Amino acid sequence: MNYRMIPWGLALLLIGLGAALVPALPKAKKNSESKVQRVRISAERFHFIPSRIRVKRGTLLEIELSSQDTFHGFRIPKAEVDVTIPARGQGKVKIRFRSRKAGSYPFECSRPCGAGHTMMRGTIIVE
Ligand SMILES: [Cu+2]
Repeated sequence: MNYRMIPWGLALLLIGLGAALVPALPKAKKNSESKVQRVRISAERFHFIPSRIRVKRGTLLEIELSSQDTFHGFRIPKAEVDVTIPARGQGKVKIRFRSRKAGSYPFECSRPCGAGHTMMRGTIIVE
């Protein structure tokens, strides 16, 4: 073997070793636990848009809430979430929700906002 071939042979050997080792390295966790789903919900008399949200179980749901008119509330009774959504032009509020159990999690307006207040509802569906 020509001595000039040695470094190339060594390099190829190292590349080969590297390629062989890569699949053995632990892979980053890629399950839903590390995922975030961001949703914007707009509140106005007397509904939430959207009012139905689907999320995979374990995924962190980040909901940004804003109002198109007056103050509203956002409550998820099963998850002990209850916040006030500021009136239009007065800011937004963010909540985080995560469930490891599939099922439906109803939410509702928790701040009396007028005649249709009790109809102001929606559901988070955890699949
Ligand atoms: Cu209300």
